[in-house]
Amino acid sequence: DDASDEAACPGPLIVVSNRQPYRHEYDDADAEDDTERSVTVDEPTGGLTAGLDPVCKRTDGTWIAWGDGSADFDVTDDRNCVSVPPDSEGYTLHRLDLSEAAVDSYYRGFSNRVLWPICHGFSDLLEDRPTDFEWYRTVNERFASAVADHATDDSVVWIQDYHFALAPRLVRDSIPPSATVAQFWHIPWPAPETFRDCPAGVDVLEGVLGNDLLGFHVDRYVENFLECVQRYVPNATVDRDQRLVRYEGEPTTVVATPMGVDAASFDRRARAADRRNPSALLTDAVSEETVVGLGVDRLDYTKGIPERLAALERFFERNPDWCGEFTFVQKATPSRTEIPTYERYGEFVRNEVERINGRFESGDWKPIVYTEEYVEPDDLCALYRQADVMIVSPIIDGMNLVAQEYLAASVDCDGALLLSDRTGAYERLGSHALGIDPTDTDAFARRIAESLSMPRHERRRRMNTLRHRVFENDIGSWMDSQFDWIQSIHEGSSSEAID
Ligand code: ADQ
Repeated sequence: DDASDEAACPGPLIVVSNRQPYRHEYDDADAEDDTERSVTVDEPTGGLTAGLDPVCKRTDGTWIAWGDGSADFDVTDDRNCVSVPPDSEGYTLHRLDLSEAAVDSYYRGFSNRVLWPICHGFSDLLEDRPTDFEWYRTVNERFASAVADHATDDSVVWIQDYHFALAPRLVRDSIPPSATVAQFWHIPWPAPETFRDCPAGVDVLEGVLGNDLLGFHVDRYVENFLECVQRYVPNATVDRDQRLVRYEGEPTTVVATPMGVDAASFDRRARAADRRNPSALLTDAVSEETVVGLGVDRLDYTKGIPERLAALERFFERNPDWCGEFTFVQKATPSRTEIPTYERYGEFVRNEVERINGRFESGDWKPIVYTEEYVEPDDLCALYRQADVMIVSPIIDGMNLVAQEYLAASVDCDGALLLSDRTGAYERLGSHALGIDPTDTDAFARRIAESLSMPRHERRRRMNTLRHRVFENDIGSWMDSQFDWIQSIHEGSSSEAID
């Protein structure tokens, strides 16, 4: 019943991602010798893994990733190249061991202090430290050579995200021409005026142009990318209509294929949740009558959490009747905490929550319940189902899966979604969601009030349409469209080869 079972990949798949799909750990901590210890494998989390697993299995594929998180696991162990998933023939997971210096520069440096802020238009947060780019190149080279070790004539290499801007060209140059190189860029691509500030920007563009296929979530990022190429890679030919770039004789097709979620699974988990006995996270904070608002985000400056808190503060100022009746639950996951900007952001958010709570709380009631605990998938679905209003307010977001997960889990069809109009998700879902400009505090606060007083039939009408879209464009259909593109490029290149 899995939609991704239908996805046709025209050859053995090689996935490249920063995060590994499975973590392995030794079971028996007391064993004297590592080789005597058995190994357990975590169930994977995340839609991408769930979606790609069956494809990797079917094509006898390989997944190449940084071996982070298996802290206790000797990454030089032979089992570092293992068969996954557990208890099946599976496919090969090839983990790369990266030194602390490499991780600090490649991951916490060029990836997250340069490319992340640049792509999201936060140039003022850019930190260009001396050796970061060289490490980024070195790590990209290591991934590319791991790909070359596994690639065959009909391989399909599918590189994930901005951690690997240089790898596509390196891979292209080291594997058979009949194999396909594709990449999906999960975050926005900025306009040329912003990209201009990117250190080593031309290397980044030339690296990415090593792909046969380059995917973004929405049209705007495709157009920004093509403009950047036109502006900064003078030797490239850009066909804006065909969305095709030719550089050094090699074509790159650029497409917008918006990513969805495993809607059926969120729906199923939400139905299994007990409405009267909701997620343990809520039981202390919220009574059965309380109207619940919800936010679920990584603690990242792109997610617009302070703007959301400001709007909630304004809302309680203007609508004192809702004090004691409405509680906003903010689930924030600490992220990239070794980067000072993130540390400061987290601190600011926590202080704001405390300040606003101090202003309005009375008796047992607090306006904002804030937690940084990890939420298990079942609990997350219970929370989604319980929430009367979901607020997703990024300053900018490539797509945003949380909004789609909320819709998929809203099985009672009675919730409302407030969604920033600067997210890829808004471009997909349109005005059936309640659009907000996260920086316009007054209008945002009015939207919150509007969502709480919206007639039930109106909420249902919107929710039905939105759920329909999320089910139509789920993770399976996203992969189908990727593989359809890959297939057509693959066929094109093999007929070129015959000519
Ligand atoms: P992210 O910036 O991480 O992803 P998002 O798309 O919202 O943002 O995905 C976050 C994921 O983490 C969701 O699946 C969510 O359920 C999960 N999550 C967050 N907090 C959690 C918690 N406390 N407990 C459990 N799960 C939690 C990047 C881009 C996005 C793009 C995705 C996919 O920034 O724009 O949508 O990749 O391409």
